[in-house]
Amino acid sequence: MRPSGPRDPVVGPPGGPEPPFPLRVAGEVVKGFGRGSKDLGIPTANIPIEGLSVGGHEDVESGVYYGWAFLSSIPDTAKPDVKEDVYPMVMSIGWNPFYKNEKRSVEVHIMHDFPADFYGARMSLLILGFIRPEYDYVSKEALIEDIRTDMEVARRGLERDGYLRWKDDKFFGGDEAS
Ligand code: ADP
Ligand code: RBF
Ligand code: MG
Repeated sequence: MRPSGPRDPVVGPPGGPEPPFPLRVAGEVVKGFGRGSKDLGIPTANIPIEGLSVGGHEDVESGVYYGWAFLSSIPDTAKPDVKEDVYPMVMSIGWNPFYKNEKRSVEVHIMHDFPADFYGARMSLLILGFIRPEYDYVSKEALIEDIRTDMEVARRGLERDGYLRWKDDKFFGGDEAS
Protein backbone atom coordinates (compact mmCIF):
# COMPACT_ATOMS: atom_id res chain seq x y z
CA MET A 1 0.00 0.00 0.00
CA ARG A 2 1.02 3.57 -0.55
CA PRO A 3 2.69 5.05 2.54
CA SER A 4 0.69 7.94 3.97
CA GLY A 5 2.11 11.42 4.17
CA PRO A 6 3.16 14.22 1.84
CA ARG A 7 5.22 13.70 -1.29
CA ASP A 8 8.43 15.42 -2.37
CA PRO A 9 7.65 18.18 -4.91
CA VAL A 10 10.71 17.39 -7.00
CA VAL A 11 13.10 14.41 -7.18
CA GLY A 12 16.54 13.74 -8.64
CA PRO A 13 19.86 15.60 -8.31
CA PRO A 14 19.51 19.32 -9.20
CA GLY A 15 22.46 19.35 -11.62
CA GLY A 16 21.14 16.63 -13.91
CA PRO A 17 20.64 12.88 -14.12
CA GLU A 18 23.22 10.64 -12.46
CA PRO A 19 23.94 6.95 -13.20
CA PRO A 20 22.18 4.71 -14.07
CA PHE A 21 20.34 7.55 -15.83
CA PRO A 22 19.75 8.37 -18.59
CA LEU A 23 18.19 5.10 -19.71
CA ARG A 24 17.19 4.73 -23.36
CA VAL A 25 14.16 2.65 -24.28
CA ALA A 26 12.09 2.48 -27.46
CA GLY A 27 9.32 0.61 -29.22
CA GLU A 28 6.13 0.80 -31.24
CA VAL A 29 3.02 2.13 -29.50
CA VAL A 30 0.77 -0.91 -29.10
CA LYS A 31 -2.65 -1.64 -27.58
CA GLY A 32 -2.49 -1.94 -23.82
CA PHE A 33 -4.86 -3.66 -21.45
CA GLY A 34 -7.84 -1.78 -22.89
CA ARG A 35 -8.71 -1.01 -19.34
CA GLY A 36 -9.40 2.54 -20.36
CA SER A 37 -6.75 4.63 -18.74
CA LYS A 38 -8.47 7.29 -20.85
CA ASP A 39 -11.41 6.89 -18.47
CA LEU A 40 -9.04 7.87 -15.69
CA GLY A 41 -8.24 10.95 -17.79
CA ILE A 42 -4.71 9.63 -18.10
CA PRO A 43 -4.07 7.77 -21.36
CA THR A 44 -0.86 5.75 -21.43
CA ALA A 45 0.96 4.81 -24.62
CA ASN A 46 2.19 1.24 -24.14
CA ILE A 47 5.27 -0.24 -25.79
CA PRO A 48 6.20 -3.93 -25.74
CA ILE A 49 8.20 -4.93 -22.67
CA GLU A 50 10.96 -6.00 -25.10
CA GLY A 51 11.56 -2.27 -25.66
CA LEU A 52 13.59 -2.26 -22.45
CA SER A 53 16.23 -4.35 -24.19
CA VAL A 54 16.93 -1.57 -26.72
CA GLY A 55 19.27 -0.08 -24.14
CA GLY A 56 19.91 -3.34 -22.26
CA HIS A 57 17.63 -2.37 -19.37
CA GLU A 58 15.50 -5.48 -18.95
CA ASP A 59 16.47 -5.60 -15.26
CA VAL A 60 15.31 -2.09 -14.47
CA GLU A 61 13.50 -1.74 -11.16
CA SER A 62 9.69 -1.47 -11.35
CA GLY A 63 8.31 1.95 -10.55
CA VAL A 64 7.44 5.40 -11.82
CA TYR A 65 9.99 7.35 -13.88
CA TYR A 66 10.16 10.67 -15.74
CA GLY A 67 11.94 12.05 -18.76
CA TRP A 68 11.46 12.92 -22.42
CA ALA A 69 9.52 11.08 -25.12
CA PHE A 70 10.11 11.41 -28.85
CA LEU A 71 7.38 10.36 -31.26
CA SER A 72 8.13 9.52 -34.86
CA SER A 73 6.65 7.49 -37.67
CA ILE A 74 7.90 4.01 -38.44
CA PRO A 75 9.02 4.05 -42.10
CA ASP A 76 7.02 1.94 -44.57
CA THR A 77 4.17 1.09 -42.23
CA ALA A 78 0.56 2.16 -42.10
CA LYS A 79 1.33 4.82 -39.61
CA PRO A 80 -0.42 7.54 -37.76
CA ASP A 81 0.26 11.08 -38.78
CA VAL A 82 2.36 12.12 -35.82
CA LYS A 83 4.05 15.45 -35.39
CA GLU A 84 7.65 14.50 -34.68
CA ASP A 85 8.54 16.19 -31.44
CA VAL A 86 10.03 15.74 -27.99
CA TYR A 87 7.52 15.85 -25.12
CA PRO A 88 7.72 15.66 -21.32
CA MET A 89 6.57 12.29 -20.00
CA VAL A 90 5.92 10.29 -16.87
CA MET A 91 5.86 6.50 -17.04
CA SER A 92 5.17 3.30 -15.19
CA ILE A 93 7.28 0.17 -15.54
CA GLY A 94 5.80 -2.69 -13.61
CA TRP A 95 2.99 -4.95 -12.59
CA ASN A 96 0.33 -2.37 -11.68
CA PRO A 97 -0.44 -3.95 -8.28
CA PHE A 98 -3.74 -2.06 -8.12
CA TYR A 99 -4.90 -4.11 -11.12
CA LYS A 100 -2.92 -7.28 -10.32
CA ASN A 101 -1.50 -7.55 -13.83
CA GLU A 102 0.16 -10.82 -14.72
CA LYS A 103 2.48 -9.17 -17.22
CA ARG A 104 4.99 -6.43 -16.62
CA SER A 105 4.18 -3.38 -18.70
CA VAL A 106 5.79 -0.18 -19.93
CA GLU A 107 3.26 2.66 -20.15
CA VAL A 108 3.91 6.31 -20.82
CA HIS A 109 1.70 9.30 -20.21
CA ILE A 110 2.86 12.16 -22.42
CA MET A 111 2.13 15.58 -20.96
CA HIS A 112 0.63 17.01 -24.11
CA ASP A 113 -2.86 17.18 -25.63
CA PHE A 114 -3.00 15.14 -28.82
CA PRO A 115 -5.75 15.59 -31.39
CA ALA A 116 -5.83 11.83 -32.12
CA ASP A 117 -4.46 8.45 -31.05
CA PHE A 118 -1.02 7.45 -32.28
CA TYR A 119 -0.98 3.66 -32.14
CA GLY A 120 1.69 2.41 -34.53
CA ALA A 121 4.04 5.33 -33.96
CA ARG A 122 7.58 4.78 -32.74
CA MET A 123 8.18 6.08 -29.23
CA SER A 124 11.74 6.67 -28.00
CA LEU A 125 12.21 7.39 -24.31
CA LEU A 126 15.02 9.04 -22.47
CA ILE A 127 14.44 8.21 -18.81
CA LEU A 128 16.14 10.74 -16.53
CA GLY A 129 14.95 9.86 -13.05
CA PHE A 130 13.07 7.58 -10.68
CA ILE A 131 10.05 9.05 -8.88
CA ARG A 132 8.73 6.23 -6.67
CA PRO A 133 8.02 2.51 -6.44
CA GLU A 134 4.65 1.25 -7.64
CA TYR A 135 1.99 0.76 -4.98
CA ASP A 136 -1.38 -0.82 -4.44
CA TYR A 137 -4.17 1.67 -3.61
CA VAL A 138 -7.35 1.70 -1.58
CA SER A 139 -9.26 3.24 -4.50
CA LYS A 140 -9.00 4.29 -8.11
CA GLU A 141 -9.26 7.92 -6.96
CA ALA A 142 -6.18 7.50 -4.75
CA LEU A 143 -4.22 6.05 -7.70
CA ILE A 144 -5.29 8.95 -9.93
CA GLU A 145 -4.28 11.49 -7.30
CA ASP A 146 -0.80 10.00 -7.05
CA ILE A 147 -0.39 9.92 -10.85
CA ARG A 148 -1.39 13.62 -10.96
CA THR A 149 1.31 14.31 -8.36
CA ASP A 150 3.82 12.28 -10.44
CA MET A 151 3.04 14.57 -13.37
CA GLU A 152 3.80 17.68 -11.31
CA VAL A 153 6.99 16.15 -9.95
CA ALA A 154 8.07 15.31 -13.51
CA ARG A 155 7.23 18.75 -14.84
CA ARG A 156 9.22 20.49 -12.11
CA GLY A 157 12.10 18.08 -12.52
CA LEU A 158 12.35 18.56 -16.27
CA GLU A 159 12.28 22.38 -16.06
CA ARG A 160 15.82 22.35 -14.66
CA ASP A 161 18.72 23.10 -17.05
CA GLY A 162 20.48 19.81 -16.38
CA TYR A 163 17.34 17.98 -17.54
CA LEU A 164 16.16 20.34 -20.28
CA ARG A 165 19.38 19.90 -22.17
CA TRP A 166 18.65 16.20 -22.78
CA LYS A 167 15.82 17.14 -25.14
CA ASP A 168 18.49 17.44 -27.83
CA ASP A 169 19.97 14.00 -27.21
CA LYS A 170 21.05 12.29 -30.41
CA PHE A 171 18.95 9.26 -29.45
CA PHE A 172 16.03 11.31 -30.72
CA GLY A 173 17.56 11.55 -34.17
CA GLY A 174 16.35 8.04 -34.97
CA ASP A 175 19.30 5.86 -33.92
CA GLU A 176 18.33 2.58 -32.29
CA ALA A 177 20.35 2.89 -29.09
CA SER A 178 23.08 5.45 -29.53
P1 ADP B 1 -4.33 1.20 -24.09
O1 ADP B 1 -4.86 0.28 -23.02
O2 ADP B 1 -4.50 0.63 -25.48
O3 ADP B 1 -2.91 1.63 -23.84
P2 ADP B 1 -5.18 3.84 -23.16
O4 ADP B 1 -6.55 4.11 -22.65
O5 ADP B 1 -4.06 3.76 -22.18
O6 ADP B 1 -5.25 2.51 -24.03
O7 ADP B 1 -4.86 4.94 -24.26
C1 ADP B 1 -3.58 4.99 -24.83
C2 ADP B 1 -3.54 5.60 -26.22
O8 ADP B 1 -4.04 6.95 -26.19
C3 ADP B 1 -2.11 5.74 -26.70
O9 ADP B 1 -1.64 4.55 -27.34
C4 ADP B 1 -2.19 6.91 -27.66
O10 ADP B 1 -2.48 6.45 -28.99
C5 ADP B 1 -3.36 7.74 -27.14
N1 ADP B 1 -2.98 8.99 -26.44
C6 ADP B 1 -3.61 10.19 -26.65
N2 ADP B 1 -3.07 11.16 -25.88
C7 ADP B 1 -2.07 10.57 -25.14
C8 ADP B 1 -1.13 11.08 -24.17
N3 ADP B 1 -1.12 12.37 -23.81
N4 ADP B 1 -0.24 10.19 -23.64
C9 ADP B 1 -0.25 8.90 -24.01
N5 ADP B 1 -1.11 8.37 -24.92
C10 ADP B 1 -2.02 9.19 -25.50
N1 RBF C 1 -0.56 1.30 -11.29
C1 RBF C 1 -0.48 0.75 -10.04
O1 RBF C 1 -1.09 -0.27 -9.79
N2 RBF C 1 0.29 1.33 -9.05
C2 RBF C 1 1.00 2.47 -9.27
O2 RBF C 1 1.69 2.95 -8.35
C3 RBF C 1 0.91 3.09 -10.56
N3 RBF C 1 1.58 4.23 -10.83
C4 RBF C 1 1.48 4.80 -12.07
C5 RBF C 1 2.16 5.99 -12.34
C6 RBF C 1 2.08 6.59 -13.58
C7 RBF C 1 2.81 7.89 -13.83
C8 RBF C 1 1.31 5.98 -14.61
C9 RBF C 1 1.21 6.61 -15.98
C10 RBF C 1 0.64 4.80 -14.36
C11 RBF C 1 0.71 4.19 -13.10
N4 RBF C 1 0.04 3.00 -12.82
C12 RBF C 1 0.12 2.44 -11.57
C13 RBF C 1 -0.59 2.25 -13.91
C14 RBF C 1 -2.06 2.42 -14.06
O3 RBF C 1 -2.65 1.46 -13.25
C15 RBF C 1 -2.35 2.17 -15.55
O4 RBF C 1 -1.94 3.26 -16.30
C16 RBF C 1 -3.79 1.88 -15.80
O5 RBF C 1 -4.10 0.70 -15.14
C17 RBF C 1 -4.06 1.66 -17.28
O6 RBF C 1 -3.30 0.63 -17.82
MG1 MG D 1 -2.21 2.38 -21.95
